[in-house]
Amino acid sequence: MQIGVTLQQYLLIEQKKNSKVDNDLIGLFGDITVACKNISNAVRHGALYGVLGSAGSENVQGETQKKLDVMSNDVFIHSTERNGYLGAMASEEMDDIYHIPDQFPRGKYLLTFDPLDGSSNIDVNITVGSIFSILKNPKGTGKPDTQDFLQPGTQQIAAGFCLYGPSTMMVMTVGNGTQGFTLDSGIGEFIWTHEDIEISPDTKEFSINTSNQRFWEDPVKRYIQECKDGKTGPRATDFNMRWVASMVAEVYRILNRGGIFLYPRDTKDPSKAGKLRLMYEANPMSFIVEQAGGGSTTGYERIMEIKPEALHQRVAVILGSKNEVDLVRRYHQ
Ligand code: P6P
Repeated sequence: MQIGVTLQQYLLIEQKKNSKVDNDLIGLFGDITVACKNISNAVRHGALYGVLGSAGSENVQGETQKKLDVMSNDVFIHSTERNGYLGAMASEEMDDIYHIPDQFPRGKYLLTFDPLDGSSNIDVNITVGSIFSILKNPKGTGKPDTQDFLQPGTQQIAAGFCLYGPSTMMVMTVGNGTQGFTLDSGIGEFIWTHEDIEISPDTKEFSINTSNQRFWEDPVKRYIQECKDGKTGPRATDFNMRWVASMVAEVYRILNRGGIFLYPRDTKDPSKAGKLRLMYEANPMSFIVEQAGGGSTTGYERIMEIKPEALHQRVAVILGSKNEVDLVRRYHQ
C-alpha cells in the first residue's frame, strides 16, 4: 500500500532546506487546512446543510454574500485566530483587517484570504475554492495596522488555494516550486500528489469573459481576436476557450494543461482597475503561477511588483503560459 506524504510532512522536508519555513508557518498551514477541510465538508453537503443561497447581506465589494461566503469567512477566522501564528488577518468579506482577540497570543504572520472564491457558482454546483496569502508581520508579533498589509506580492512567504471540485485539493508554494495535495477524506490528510507543477510555456487555450469585449482595452481586443481568428489569422492555429467563472478552477486547469487567464481592466466601471483583488486573489495566484514557470501581469507591469495602496485594491490579471502572457504584455507596450 502506497503511504503518501502529507502536507505537514512536505513542510517539514522543506524546513530542512529553507529556514523561512519555520514551525509557526507549519502550524499556520495546519490551521488553514482545518479551515479548508471544514469548508470542503460544508460545500459538499450543499443543500443538505442548508448553506446554499444568499445571506441577505453585501460585502465591502458591494457583492451579495452567499451564506457559504459568510460561513467560510467565519471558519477561516476561528481556525486561525487562536494559536499565536497571526498578527491579524484580512478577507474579501470584511471591510477592515481582523485583529486577533486579546485572549489569544499574536504572531509573526499576516494572512489575507478570499474564503470562497467563485461563490456565484455555489448554487449551481460548479467548482469553487479558497485562496490565501501569507506575509510577514512587519511589527514582529506586535499589533499590525492596515498599512502593514500593503506589501507587494514579492514579499509573500507562502500562498495557496483550495479547490472544492470533484476532489478537494490544496495547491501551494513556499517559494520552492508549486505543489499539489489531494484530500484523502478517509484519513483527513492532504496527500502530496502533484510535485513541482510546471505550466507549459505555450498554449492554445484562453480564458476570458467575452461578454465584456466592448469594454476591453485595444491590446486585449487584438489578442483575443487573433485567438478567435485561429488558422485564418496571424496566429495560424486554432484556439480553444474555457470560462468557468471560478478563478481557482481556471488556474488549476492552467497549472495542469497550460492556458492563459485574462480578467483585464475594462471600461464597464472606469473607477475599477479590474475585477479581481490584488491582496487575496491576484498576488497569491501570481506567486503560485510564477513558481510553476508561468507569467502574471496587468499587461503593463508584473503583478507581484505592484505596491498596494489599499487593502481591497482591484487589478487587471493576465496570467498563465509564459510565452502567451509575454505576447499580451508586448501588445500593451
Ligand atoms: P465574471 C468569482 O466571482 C471571480 O472573482 C473569479 O473567481 C472569476 O474568475 C471571476 O470573478 C468571474 O467573473 O464577471 O465572469 O462573473
